[in-house]
Amino acid sequence: MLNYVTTNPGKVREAESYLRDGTVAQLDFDYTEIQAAELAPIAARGAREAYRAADGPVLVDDAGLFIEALDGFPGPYSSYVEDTLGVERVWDISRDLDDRRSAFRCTLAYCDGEAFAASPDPVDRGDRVAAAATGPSDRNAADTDAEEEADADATLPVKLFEGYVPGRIVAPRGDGGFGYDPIFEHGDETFAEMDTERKNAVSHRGRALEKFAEWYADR
Ligand code: ITT
Repeated sequence: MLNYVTTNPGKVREAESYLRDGTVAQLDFDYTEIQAAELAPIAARGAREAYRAADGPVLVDDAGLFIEALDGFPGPYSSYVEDTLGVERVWDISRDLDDRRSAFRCTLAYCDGEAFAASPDPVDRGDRVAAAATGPSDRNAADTDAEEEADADATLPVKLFEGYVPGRIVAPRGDGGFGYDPIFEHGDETFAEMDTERKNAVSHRGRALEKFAEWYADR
């Protein structure tokens, strides 16, 4: 059984629907989200912290909405922006943009404490991600115990799987999905107008899960 690490039941629903029944179980663990311009270092560090907490294999799911004309805002800060501004106000900010192209990205970070065999897959880049996640060596002492521990095992191997889906920001439509789904249109529908299976077939998370499932089958 694999721990799918998230506080978000919407993500778990999609992962359970995509992967075989019983492959994953939610681990409701709020890992430390470091500030970073990309999702990968956040997810990699979260996976190391969660692995220690779970004492077993973990898959961390970090995702975000990137609006092109806003230089990728809210990106890695999507969760904070949803909690503070809310999805309706992200639409308000976007409605007058000439270009409302945007994308969802999802990074899955897997850690089971073991090393991975060499692979041509460019997403296996533990060292670079570890360096980015650990930050400059002369920074202040770690603020929390969790940070200290995360620094201590920054070499713990993590395998990353990334998914991306293009779309555009629109006025809210639909009552399915979660988060920014009502304002994200792909094709003719918003993600909130699709059921879980349809969203998974095209979404950032579905694409990342597809890569993960293929790799995990051999593990
Ligand atoms: P965890 O960190 O505990 O997994 P979270 O919801 O905070 O839960 P993220 O930081 O990855 O997860 O999510 C960033 C934001 O993007 C958050 O507001 C989500 O609701 C939203 N989000 C993530 N995936 C999404 C999706 O598939 N559709 C719509 N919104 C999504």
